[in-house]
Amino acid sequence: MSLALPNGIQLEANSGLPRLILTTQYAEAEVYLHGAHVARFRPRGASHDLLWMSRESWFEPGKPIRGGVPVIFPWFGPHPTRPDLPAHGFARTRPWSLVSASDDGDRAAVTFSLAPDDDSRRLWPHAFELRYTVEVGRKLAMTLETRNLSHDSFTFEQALHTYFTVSNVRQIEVTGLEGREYIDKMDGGARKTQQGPIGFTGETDRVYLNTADTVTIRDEGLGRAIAVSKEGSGSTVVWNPWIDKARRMPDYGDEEWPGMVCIETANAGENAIQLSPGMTHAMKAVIGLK
Ligand code: TA6
Repeated sequence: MSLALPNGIQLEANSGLPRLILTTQYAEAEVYLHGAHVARFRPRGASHDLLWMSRESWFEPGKPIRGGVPVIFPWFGPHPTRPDLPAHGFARTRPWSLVSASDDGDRAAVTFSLAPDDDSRRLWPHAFELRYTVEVGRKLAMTLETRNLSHDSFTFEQALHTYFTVSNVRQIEVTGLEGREYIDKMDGGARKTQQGPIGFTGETDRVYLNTADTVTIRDEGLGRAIAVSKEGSGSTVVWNPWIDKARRMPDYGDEEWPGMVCIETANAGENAIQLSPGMTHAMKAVIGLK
């Protein structure tokens, strides 16, 4: 890597996948070049990292990291017509390029880019560029820009698939989505309306639609509340695998499911984005302690 890094940003390339450590007076974070994957975010003084990481996660080229913030593009979930293709697209398993790095003591920021390659073109034949900026300060801000570099419109789905650390998923509440419509993937994709705060009593996999709402994870067990706010996102996905699905995932410990919840900032399903030639779309997620 030829880019000169400021003091608050260190490159660790000695073992495994190269990663950047961002340190400010307010928080520390870790970002892998693989998938431009934010793996950790810990405000100074916080008892636990805000982001969850499986002890069984892979950290290998070509494989997704299980935890932190996977960058999902250009489709969400299984490919709509090709079950043989990787779930959640290809952005999270590609090496991204570091474009810039800055640090003013209060805020450290890195920007990555991803362009098509021969493999991705076989999966998704459109000319695009992704630019992804991660800002570490009192909060963690992640902005994903998608540029259409082709002569035709294209439609894509995307998500910042964020895994959060919680004390016990059975004892937390997620608020902010009351009254919103969602697709219940645990009930054959039935369309429902959220009644009151979200509690967890089993495998939960919901795509909330047409919502720009800030979501809060209320975790009395850890004595904290985490706010997830967003811009440029119409969907919020809420997921916990519970017992059986946890057992089916090779990169996820059988007993880990109580300690995490995913609140994902997305544009999925009917909220997919149609982008005209030459245009850019930005989606931003901001997470922090309330
Ligand atoms: O965001 C929820 C979800 O779509 C679930 O259905 C589950 O598959 C999860 O993503 C994890 O997907 P992955 O491909 O990372 O195992």
